[in-house]
Amino acid sequence: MRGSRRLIRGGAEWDMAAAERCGGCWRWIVVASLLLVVLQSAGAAVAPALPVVINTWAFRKAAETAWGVLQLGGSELDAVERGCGQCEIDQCDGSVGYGGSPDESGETTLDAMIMNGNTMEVGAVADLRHVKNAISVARKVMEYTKHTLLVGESASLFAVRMGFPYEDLTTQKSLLVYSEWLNRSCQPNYWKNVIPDSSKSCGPYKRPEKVTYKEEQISRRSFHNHDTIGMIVIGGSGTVVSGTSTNGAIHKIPGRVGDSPIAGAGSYADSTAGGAAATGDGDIMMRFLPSYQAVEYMRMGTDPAVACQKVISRIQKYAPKFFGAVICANRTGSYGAACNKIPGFTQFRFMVSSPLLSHPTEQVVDCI
Ligand code: SD4
Repeated sequence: MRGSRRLIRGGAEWDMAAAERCGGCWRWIVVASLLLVVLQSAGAAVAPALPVVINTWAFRKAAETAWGVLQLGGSELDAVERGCGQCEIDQCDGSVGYGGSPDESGETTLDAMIMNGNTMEVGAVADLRHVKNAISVARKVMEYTKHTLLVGESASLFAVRMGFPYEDLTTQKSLLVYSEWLNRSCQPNYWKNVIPDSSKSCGPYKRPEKVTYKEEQISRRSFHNHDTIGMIVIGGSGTVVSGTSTNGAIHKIPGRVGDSPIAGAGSYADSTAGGAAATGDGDIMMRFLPSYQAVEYMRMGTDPAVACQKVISRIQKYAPKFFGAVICANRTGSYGAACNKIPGFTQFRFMVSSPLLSHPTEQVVDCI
């Protein structure tokens, strides 16, 4: 192994030659690495170091892009915009950017936000149509308007004014996904208590004459059909910026907006406390403002991994089968993540870039 490097799960990479020169040191290195792995899979936060970039899922290119921006002296805002923007270009998992998650009429629409934790300014777009660069448009909302959130075709017109191209977001793949869904009698969909029976046939749906509203346990969507990018960047001087970008829930009802563009739900940043970002079933998660709540826990001194776990547990009480995960980082650079354990989703992967790691590294947390 002389002169080689060995990667240990959890991101610790060691120069084995240096370890050999140090005599018995390698034993301690191995013990420390194993401890790091154990702590991380138990969801514990690891030692702080700045700057740090954390993003949801194993979106490595997005992490590398954001980290690269910081390394070249770019701002935290630039890092979040370019990092999430990378996923929009790459159409990460088909869940970010154009050509994914067609809605009930076959159209792809985008939600995104960016938040500056120094000024508490937010720019966001929701139900953005015909414009690919959702997080960049969100940043323009923050920088060129006094508003926080623009939606729908009006957000598209704003984007065009800001110089973004107006183009079709549909692809051959999204058309195929859409036609297969039509062939499955529009299953699954997001309607309830309507006629015709939405669990058996396509719409158009309407309210029944006789009201048969059933109270439902909010656990209907336990399948994993989407992976938003959420990113937290904390610069060397402690500036916290967060952002998200997604094409939302597949087969959504047109006009549906998820949690991702909502400050405090999709992400939240406060340079006096930390940052958090969420991914998963936004229709449920946005009701609990998990990103805001996690940042507030961290403000009170709660360890970031525990802060993430606490917000997941809070949602679990009402929606035990919800699909979702949260990443958290406090202002000193400690970080952690948590997810809700459901069949088929027992671990959550996220990316971390920090001076303690030689390159952006995938990390894993066991769901609770
Ligand atoms: C939404 N939260 O629109 C987003 C989707 C997502 O992982 O995060 N997927 O509900």
